[in-house]
Amino acid sequence: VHPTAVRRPYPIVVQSEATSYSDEYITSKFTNRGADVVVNNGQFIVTPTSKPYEFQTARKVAKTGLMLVGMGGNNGSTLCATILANRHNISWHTKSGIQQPNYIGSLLRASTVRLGVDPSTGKDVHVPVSDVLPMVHPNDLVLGGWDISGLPMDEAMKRSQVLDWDLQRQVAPYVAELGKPLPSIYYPDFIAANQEARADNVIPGKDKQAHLEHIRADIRKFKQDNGLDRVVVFWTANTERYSDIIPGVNDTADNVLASIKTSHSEVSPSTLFAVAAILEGEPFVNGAPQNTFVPGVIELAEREKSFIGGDDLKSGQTKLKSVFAEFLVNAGIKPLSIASYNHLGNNDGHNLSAEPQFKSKEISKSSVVDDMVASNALLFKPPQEGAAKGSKEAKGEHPDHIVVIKYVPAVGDSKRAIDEYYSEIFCGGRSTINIFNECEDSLLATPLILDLTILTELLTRVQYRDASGSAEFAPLYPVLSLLSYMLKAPLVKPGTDVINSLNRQRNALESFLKACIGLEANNDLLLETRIW
Ligand code: NAI
Ligand code: DG6
Repeated sequence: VHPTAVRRPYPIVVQSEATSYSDEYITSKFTNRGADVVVNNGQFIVTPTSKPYEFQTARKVAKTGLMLVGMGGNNGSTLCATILANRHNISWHTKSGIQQPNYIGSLLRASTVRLGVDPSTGKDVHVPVSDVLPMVHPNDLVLGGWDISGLPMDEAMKRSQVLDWDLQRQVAPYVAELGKPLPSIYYPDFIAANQEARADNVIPGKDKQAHLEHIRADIRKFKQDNGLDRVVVFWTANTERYSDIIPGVNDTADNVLASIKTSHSEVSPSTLFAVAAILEGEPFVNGAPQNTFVPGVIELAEREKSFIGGDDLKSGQTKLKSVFAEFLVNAGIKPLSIASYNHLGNNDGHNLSAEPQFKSKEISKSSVVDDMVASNALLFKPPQEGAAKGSKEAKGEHPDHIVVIKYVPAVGDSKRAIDEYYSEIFCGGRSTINIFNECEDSLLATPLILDLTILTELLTRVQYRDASGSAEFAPLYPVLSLLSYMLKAPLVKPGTDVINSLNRQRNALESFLKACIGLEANNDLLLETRIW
């Protein structure tokens, strides 16, 4: 059995007065340290800050269901088949030998956190990220969901043409047990016209309130039938066009709910699914780029204290960009242009060949270098106060950044991505770096869906309190920005900054998990190695 598939009892004991354990909870004390900076006539007045918190994590992992919207697509069917291959330990023949199932590509199951140092050897000790707190094992997820295509799941797996034939052959009987996806909501205006032929499994009628009730009932039934404590609803369906944000329609929670009642044309299927999950008190994650979370949906999640996360899986080209652009800027090199092309031949590529759906993807792929650029005023002139509205000066300096996606059916799920980074180096020099990568798109995306689901379930079990007073423990803020590592355009608490840097996103997540067991945030000072 591959190590990533092994279930382990919770293995960590922190011996500290900051950490305590009961049968029910792991409780930790944590001091959030930072600094307030006031800029005054070119001087930076810095005041270190610190605030005490406590975290409390329920130890009992919820029996968790994962309801995929778009279950019969490439990601949905690949996720189901690979979980079942892991669960039943199915190995298969490839042209290079026997392949075992695993969870490679999952941050939680296939990467590690540095816990500290073994005093007897002076060497670092690492543990799998999934060992830091009790988390659901992917093999234990109960699978279900919806698709506008009614193809049974084993057939959907075949249609996707992602997995090796010998794996498909062996896993098909298990995948077939999942049956046919539940009928879903289809509003043709939101996805490409070329998807119409797939839509043979749709909830009838045009009444959006009835559609909302239908999806809510599906979630409740799935939960009850499977004896679940928690259901994560995950959008892995086609990319939709953006919804227009219209005052009075989708700008507040009440307006969104009223617009659903009147079946307003700007309420998308994904927004209906998000609202259904929120009203059922179950988390909703958006794995695609469209603006499912219109302002009214975010307000509704706040009001219902229901968790949401998104947008758009950060699987390949953009993940690399969120490392590479940061590397350039942090090295003091100035990217002048970033040109990103990709072509793919799966159904996602087909849907994205329509302009409005491409636009949604273009937006999420384009925002990814903004924070790195904004962090370095030595290289990029910041927005000038008082400059003419809409002018270059008012927007601030930014590298030219273009994103092109083309549909090339022949390459199927194997996406090709080409990136050119053209930068200014020392004393007027230029550097051009080209990157070509090629990868089975759905095999990058599937582990991210698992990580998002498992982290989301965990975050529903973590509570915090301000330890400076006598506040009660309360759930985290509903927008789960700690999921950012896996997402191209992370949804964050309104009014707070989006962090795109992959390193910072990972650091935040690791630091949070460590704080929940009473350990300090990551620290590479390693002072003991630098002093006598
Ligand atoms: P896909 O096209 O193979 O699957 C999408 C499925 O959604 C299809 O089976 C379709 O019938 C279904 N669908 C469409 N509208 C629906 C609705 N209203 N309700 C229920 N089902 C519906 O696409 P794939 O490759 O699985 O990707 C899924 C989504 O994830 C796409 O939006 C894609 O842009 C996004 N994504 C994919 C990444 C990857 O690396 N594969 C990475 C980032 C995002
Ligand atoms: C082509 O861009 C299709 C998309 O769905 C991507 O495969 C997906 O968004 C992943 O993008 P990236 O930039 O993380 O590789």
